[in-house]
Amino acid sequence: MFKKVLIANRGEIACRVIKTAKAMGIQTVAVFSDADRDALHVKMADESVHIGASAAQESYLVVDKIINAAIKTGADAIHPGYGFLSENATLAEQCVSNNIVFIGPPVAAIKAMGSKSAAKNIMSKVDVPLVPGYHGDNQDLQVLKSAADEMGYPVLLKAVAGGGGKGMRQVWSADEFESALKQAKSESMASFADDVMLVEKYLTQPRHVEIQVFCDAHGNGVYLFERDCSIQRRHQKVIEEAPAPGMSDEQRQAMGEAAVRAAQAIDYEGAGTVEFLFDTDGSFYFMEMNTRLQVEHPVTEMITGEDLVEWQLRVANGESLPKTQQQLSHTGHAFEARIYAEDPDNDFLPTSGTLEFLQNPPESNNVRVDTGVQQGDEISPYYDPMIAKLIVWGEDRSQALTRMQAALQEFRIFGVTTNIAFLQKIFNSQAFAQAKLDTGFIEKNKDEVFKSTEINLDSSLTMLALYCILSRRQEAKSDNPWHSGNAFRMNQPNHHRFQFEHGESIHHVVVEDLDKDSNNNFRVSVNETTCNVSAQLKNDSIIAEINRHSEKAVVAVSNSNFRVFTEDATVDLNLSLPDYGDSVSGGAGDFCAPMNGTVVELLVEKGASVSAGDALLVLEAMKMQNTIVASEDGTVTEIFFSSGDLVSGGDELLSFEAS
Ligand code: MV4
Repeated sequence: MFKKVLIANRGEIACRVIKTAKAMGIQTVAVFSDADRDALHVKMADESVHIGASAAQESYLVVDKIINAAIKTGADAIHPGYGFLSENATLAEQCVSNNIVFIGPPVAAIKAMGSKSAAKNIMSKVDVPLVPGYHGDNQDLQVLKSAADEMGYPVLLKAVAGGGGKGMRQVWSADEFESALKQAKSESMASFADDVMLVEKYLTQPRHVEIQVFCDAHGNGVYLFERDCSIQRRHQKVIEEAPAPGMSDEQRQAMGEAAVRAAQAIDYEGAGTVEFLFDTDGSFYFMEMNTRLQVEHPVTEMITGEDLVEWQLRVANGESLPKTQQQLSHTGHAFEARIYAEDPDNDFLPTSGTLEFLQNPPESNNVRVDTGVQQGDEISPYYDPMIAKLIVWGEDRSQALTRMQAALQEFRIFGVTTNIAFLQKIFNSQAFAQAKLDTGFIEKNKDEVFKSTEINLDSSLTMLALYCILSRRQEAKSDNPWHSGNAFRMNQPNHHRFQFEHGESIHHVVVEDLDKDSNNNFRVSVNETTCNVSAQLKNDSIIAEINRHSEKAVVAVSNSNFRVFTEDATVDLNLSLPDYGDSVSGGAGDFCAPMNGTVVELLVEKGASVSAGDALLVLEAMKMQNTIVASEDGTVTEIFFSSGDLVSGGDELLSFEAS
């Protein structure tokens, strides 16, 4: 077996490959760009090599840098992961010429599958079904139109040089064919500098079902069953599952054997995926073959119990396939959700920033998180903004779905906008539960999957106010004069006052301690609503009983910005006025600093007329900010300090005349 493998990738797939290599006792080499100097995959590897600037074109996509890193560290083999150079024939060729094992298919196989039309010609020779259509070189209008008339409308015009959904045009009737063809050719020439078109029968509700295949260098080939990847947005997979709902054993065997024939037709070796369009009548048609390990391979691992990276390492090292077809089986059901730093409310534009707060769901035999980031990491704008893949398994689809819904609720991220709420709406939708899958799922269910989540704002405000009070008390754990009870409240009840912003709206919360000993019972007024609440803090969670309804929330903090993760939704709140009811507040002549501190902010000017509860200034002491408020209407007659001044305990801060 290899002694040392270099992983020519980053992020979650690099971490994932390193995990298996380590388990097999193989030394690992990570490569990293400027932006990834402190990345998780670098920390996990046994050694690492800096390969260049952050831009992928200057680092992860430079074949020579990868090869030189492998030579420099004495790596026996290179694992390319997915994306980047994973299907780049030049890297595979450079490995061969430098006597480094490329953990992937032979160069010829990569090249054979690189051209979609060449791939289709190969498939037709080994009885792999293609969508009925015309793929010829003769591009005369009459030839193409007769083909379309013969197969029947609707048909799909596809640019041979296109791919990934680009260069496709539907034609719904004969009389629009000529104008559609002219338009499609013109667009194809503009986009791909090539206007060769093919015509196919248009499948109006296809599913994307793909087969995991594996071949070794000894002529053996197996399929590890299928994955349904129909939940896509703009040709990007969002959710994958295995097995494909509703697929019969006979269909599975027919599709699997066709996929193995496709692989063996090009003398394939290693992990590969054969993608099919799966029609409503059970027919399936070859789309393309990917000569790499796919992002979604974990769902296959969860239902077969096989480690596909281990298979890759063994097969690349010349071993036979670890299992025969008869020894392979699948159990239960698995889903994968791709957690992304992107904003579904802003056309899914990638978001970057710092993962201020990152809490993964607890992992188990049924819940797996493949990730390349940790709390505090930056989501870089240089690369695909994937945060993690959440993979769950259940004995059947329903149990797996319930587990995915629960795990997503426990995936808590603050600091970047994510697609988690969007994923939850898909998994919670009726159409998904009923497995009404096809490649148009998101469009067909857009009203449900894009609707804004109902939030209970009052409940979130209550939970956050209680969190602020209890977490500060927990922090203080001392006879801190700000919290010693009534010393500075002149026999007033323990009132805490907060002002929060939610978007553009301002919300006032007043919390009254009802019994100072247990510290657990409060009367909370949010805007105009008042209720009695008992609450306690457990780690980062606040557990409360509000009107005899139990609530739990996790709070993430970044400066004065908070994200409240409740069981139903996630609410972002900004604390515009810290707790100004739980600190010094007195009538005239009472505005003395209770202890040494710093004037952080003056909120009023000399001569200001103020009302009871108005905040006057903010003091910082013992790393806590406290706001001095007027407890009655009156006028600030003099201010004795400026912002930034140090004050000593007992200093008079300002003079006040009650009206
Ligand atoms: C099709 C099709 C319907 N009928 N071909 C999209 C990109 C490429 N993978 C092939 N694609 C399609 N080809 C025929 N004859 C529908 C699609 C398609 C699609 C396929 C798989 C996954 C997602 C898709 C999204 C839109 C359209």
